[in-house]
Amino acid sequence: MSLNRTLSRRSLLKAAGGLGAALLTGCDEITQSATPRRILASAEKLNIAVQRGLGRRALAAEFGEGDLSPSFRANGSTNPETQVYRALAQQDFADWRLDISGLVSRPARLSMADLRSLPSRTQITRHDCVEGWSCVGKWTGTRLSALLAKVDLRPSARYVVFHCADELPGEGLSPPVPYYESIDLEDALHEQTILAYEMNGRDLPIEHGAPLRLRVERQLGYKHAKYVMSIEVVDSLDKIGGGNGSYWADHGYSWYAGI
Ligand SMILES: Nc1nc2c(c(=O)[nH]1)N[C@H]1C(S)=C(S)[C@@H](COP(=O)(O)O)O[C@H]1N2
Ligand SMILES: [Mo]
Repeated sequence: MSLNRTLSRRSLLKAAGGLGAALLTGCDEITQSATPRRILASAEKLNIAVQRGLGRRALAAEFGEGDLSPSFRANGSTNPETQVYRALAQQDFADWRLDISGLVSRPARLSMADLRSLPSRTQITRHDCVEGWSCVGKWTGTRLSALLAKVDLRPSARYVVFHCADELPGEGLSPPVPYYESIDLEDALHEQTILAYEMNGRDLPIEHGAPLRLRVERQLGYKHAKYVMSIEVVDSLDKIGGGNGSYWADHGYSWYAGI
């Protein structure tokens, strides 16, 4: 545990300096320097090993209102252009529904009102992007554990897959593909894992994933799927995208991105 603390991403980032841009963006920024990335890469491997051994159920640090970043950087897709998403956004997502399928006994199609009626959680946490910046935000959303209890996981369930509305370049010359992510049940049932519909006390803005995005606080930013349209419960990631379980894992990043 103390090893994990000592080598925390934040202390490495701080030690590495490069906080100048933080004043501009309201977020910690380290992208000006090439050195920290190498340090991060090796620290990440160590962190994953340490975390896997020492209980992934531990809570991520939570902060106070005074720690909120004055502005929270948006990254990756910030305004999906697919027709389906544009039409939904035009109606303020009134017609949006979340489909839950796969290894569940009660597949469901839920409205935002349905999701808001399930047990929720609010948390102020730090978002760490693999590119080397962090922002603190306040998130409110449905506990994923409550949602999974509602649809009733089958015994063979092992991973929860999130299918998103935005499309990003596919591999090589292939056409764009919808963003996708997945987590295992340990993270899915973690107390701080929520499907957020509010950010900093307001409806989730489009740039941050409206109407619904995942918060999986013990992992890096790319795991936090924005624009979630459907959830699929599976026993293997083999048939998801290129077989590595996530858009970025299929593009060379690690599937497990613990911090
Ligand atoms: N659907 C979708 N989810 C996504 C992304 C994306 O491009 N599409 N980018 C990821 C990355 S790399 C990060 S750092 C965070 C950024 O979330 P933010 O825009 O709220 O800062 O979203 C993650 N989730
Ligand atoms: Mo990211």
